[in-house]
Amino acid sequence: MRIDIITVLPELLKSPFEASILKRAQDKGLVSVHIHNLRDYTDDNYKQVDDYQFGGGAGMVLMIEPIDRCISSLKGERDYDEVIYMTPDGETFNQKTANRLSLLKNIIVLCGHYKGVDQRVRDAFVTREISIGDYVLSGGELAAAVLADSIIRLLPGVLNDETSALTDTYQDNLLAPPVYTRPREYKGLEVPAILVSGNFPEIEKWREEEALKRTQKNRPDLLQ
Ligand code: 6GU
Repeated sequence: MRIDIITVLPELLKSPFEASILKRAQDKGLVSVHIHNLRDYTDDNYKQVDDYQFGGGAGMVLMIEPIDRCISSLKGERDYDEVIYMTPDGETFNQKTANRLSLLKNIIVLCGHYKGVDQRVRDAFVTREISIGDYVLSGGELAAAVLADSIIRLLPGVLNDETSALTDTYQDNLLAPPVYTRPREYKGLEVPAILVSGNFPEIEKWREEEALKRTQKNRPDLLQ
């Protein structure tokens, strides 16, 4: 899979892809992530990417021309399955969407900033608009990193058995059960006896019950 991310703040996006699982996935050749600075697609001395909005009002709007140049140059190299615009007014991202996007070959992710992008960008180039939740971030960069992480970890070969996506929270609309590691007792805080019983059918039953309890407490909406 190939992910091309277009942004006015490349510095904000670099580090998540230079560590841990995302780094290893790229080193293994399972995904390539390319970050493009929108300013590199301007043609004026000021490298202007944004301007005031027509009709008045506070906040700058990303202009269509540099975005068109960047997207057109990428599309000249290969076909893209989706051009995704990260915006708080998009459809809410979830695991199902992550699963679907992980099956694609090439995607472009455009990060919004300030008041967003000129609507004509959305009308002419964007195939999908995604928000990562009902709160506002200062730009789409952190949201794009979240989106890319959730997709990349699903690609075959990225996770090993230990970190398998199969037991993730949300995989079966249930939150994950509690987990424990050594020591068995810490300052009077004990590990549940069942987990050290060696009775694996009972352990599995306990985990299901705890997952259900946690879901009822934290996310009753998942059980509706
Ligand atoms: Cl994709 N962008 C911004 N700026 N804020 C958000 C978001 C995206 N998703 C949730 N909040």
